[in-house]
Amino acid sequence: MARLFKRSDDLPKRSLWQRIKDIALTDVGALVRKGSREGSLEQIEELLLEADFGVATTLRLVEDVDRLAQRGKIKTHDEFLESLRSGVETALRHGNSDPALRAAATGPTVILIVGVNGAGKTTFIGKLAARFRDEGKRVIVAAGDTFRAGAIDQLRVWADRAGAEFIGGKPGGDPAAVAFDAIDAGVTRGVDVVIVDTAGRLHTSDSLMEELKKVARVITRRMPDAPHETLLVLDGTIGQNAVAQARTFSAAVPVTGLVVTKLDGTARGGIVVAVHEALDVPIKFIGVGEQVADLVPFDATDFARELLEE
Ligand SMILES: Nc1nc2c(ncn2[C@@H]2O[C@H](COP(=O)(O)OP(=O)(O)O)[C@@H](O)[C@H]2O)c(=O)[nH]1
Ligand SMILES: [Mg+2]
Repeated sequence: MARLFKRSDDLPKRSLWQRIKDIALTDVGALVRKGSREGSLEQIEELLLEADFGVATTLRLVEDVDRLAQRGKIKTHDEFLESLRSGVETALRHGNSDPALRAAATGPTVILIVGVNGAGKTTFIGKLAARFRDEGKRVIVAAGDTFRAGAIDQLRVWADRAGAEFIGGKPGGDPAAVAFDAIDAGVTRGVDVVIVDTAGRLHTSDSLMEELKKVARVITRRMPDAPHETLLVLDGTIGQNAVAQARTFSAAVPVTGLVVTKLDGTARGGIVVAVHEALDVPIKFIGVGEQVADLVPFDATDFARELLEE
């Protein structure tokens, strides 16, 4: 994950840890001393909020630091850094946190991809299809975003590049019909994985959610244990809006995993922790660029380390 958090947008160029460390630069003892303790904790809180951890997670992380400092467990910068990393990792491993993709017992594994326009769904599908192809799997991708002009061809290009088979309908056609055809083809052709793209915007959010429910229903009609995964793709640069989106989508369809994209372009990786905690759903992948190789299977330890890099 070497490319994570290397560029920053609206935040200073220095890493999150460098900025946190400044608060107790010469003297970690400031974290426990009367007079300086509250100010220091407040500053840490501000930096964590800026990094998109959200209020609940931020307060807990700061409480942890406070408690450990009071007990004399944080005396050096290394101990300070390790305590923060371990707090982040613990949050990411809490509850539903298995990053592995579930596979079908028999027949193709069906993966439904949802998320708003521009989140990175189609790009993610291209990268994921390429990963499965590298593992020697046979893959169908289905162009269920029939709403947006160009979306069908965009997916076709990714499919060709990955060596995946492609099922697409007509622009403006019924996305549920495309999904059904793709599962049908997947079963009869005996492929390993079917990945279904969907639209991200209709004239109202309600109609989008109704359409997604219908797509999911039609998939299940063709294959009762499918979809095996419903992955919500979230743009990692949009701040707490990602949490709101996550709630809206998971109210419509049972989201089984999260993909957070564009983490190459932001210093605000705390959003990954915030969305995991808000939904109690595992992070499965993170996107770190626009190229096929820029997809990282999620690992809580690596992520906490990268997020709080020295
Ligand atoms: N920097 C960066 N750009 C990304 C990433 N994932 C997607 N994008 C870009 O985001 C834009 C929207 O992606 P797209 O897959 O079309 O989103 P969709 O509307 O959800 O299907 C495109 O320009 C992608 O190249 C990522 O991880 N990092
Ligand atoms: Mg798309």
